[in-house]
Amino acid sequence: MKARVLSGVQPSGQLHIGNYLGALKNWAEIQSRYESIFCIVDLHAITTYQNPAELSAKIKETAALFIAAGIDPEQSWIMVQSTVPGHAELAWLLTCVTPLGWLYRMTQFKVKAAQQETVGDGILQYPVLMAADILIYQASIVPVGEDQSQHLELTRDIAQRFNSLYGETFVMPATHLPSVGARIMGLDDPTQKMSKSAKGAGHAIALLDDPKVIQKKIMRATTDSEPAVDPAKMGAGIANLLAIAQACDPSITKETVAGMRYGDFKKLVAAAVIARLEPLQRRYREITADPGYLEAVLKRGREHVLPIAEDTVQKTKHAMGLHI
Ligand code: ATP
Ligand code: LTN
Repeated sequence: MKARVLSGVQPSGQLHIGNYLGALKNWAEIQSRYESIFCIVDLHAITTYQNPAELSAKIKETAALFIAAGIDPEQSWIMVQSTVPGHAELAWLLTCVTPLGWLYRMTQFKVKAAQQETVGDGILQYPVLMAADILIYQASIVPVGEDQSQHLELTRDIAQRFNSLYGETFVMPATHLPSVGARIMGLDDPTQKMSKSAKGAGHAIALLDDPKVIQKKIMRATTDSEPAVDPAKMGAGIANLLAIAQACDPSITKETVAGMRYGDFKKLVAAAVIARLEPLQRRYREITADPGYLEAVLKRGREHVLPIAEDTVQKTKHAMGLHI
């Protein structure tokens, strides 16, 4: 039997090149070796307010982007988190074995809580629901960007604690980071992670941005004031652009860009990104031209994962004595 892979993306905001290089591209590369489940985590998205009509459109857009980025629905399962009730049910069972201190320590919680006037409980519970997403499928591999490493550690801690309290129930999942592109930074501020929820027109390259827009954003990206690329002392902005270019086109390396003037270097980066996204955007347009196709893919994914999820929930409840 193939080992199982599970990962997810929130259908909030516009998916960007960080999501692609940190997650989707890696998923597409490893999918044939595993039984892969890719989840649109809409229950995570609503931990911050989402406009209902926009959210429902974003769920479909995200599914289409998974496929456009190379997830093959004939090979992998694509599903929407809220359509499988076991995720929320298991999250509650796991909540009951999770010490509050573990949740308060999460970096993402601290950052998101600081951005809001009223901090919803969902922001705190977020990583427990994520643990449920993973443990419900007994996934052994979770391909994510570096920002999720801490949540993965917490998932293992929760699984371990549950297993030691109630007996072996969950498989221990391993984190799988991409070799390049695990942490793409904002173009406007290379000290901040590129993020869907960050505001600012020049912050992120959206996967569906027009080539002209991509070019403009990269040409305006924040760099230091050196005249040319020096591989021995690259500032954060230049290092970030190089990571983006390398992940899009592996023939671009420190050596090939050494000595290039920043303007020329940025043109090279823009060309690599545009060339990488062009087939993805074309495929996205084809997929969205046929809404019936997407619905069928999501239905098939749900039907495949539902019994697996149900089985784990039953096993977990049984282990805790929740049966008569
Ligand atoms: P938000 O800002 O709304 O929290 P996000 O941009 O962080 O969203 P998610 O849906 O939370 O996006 O993340 C989906 C996947 O993309 C995760 O595997 C995450 O690690 C990865 N990812 C997100 N941002 C980056 C980034 N800047 N670089 C590399 N990977 C990233
Ligand atoms: N928290 C993740 C999204 C996510 C996820 C998951 C990733 C929710 N459930 C399960 C991997 C496995 C994020 O990227 N912000």
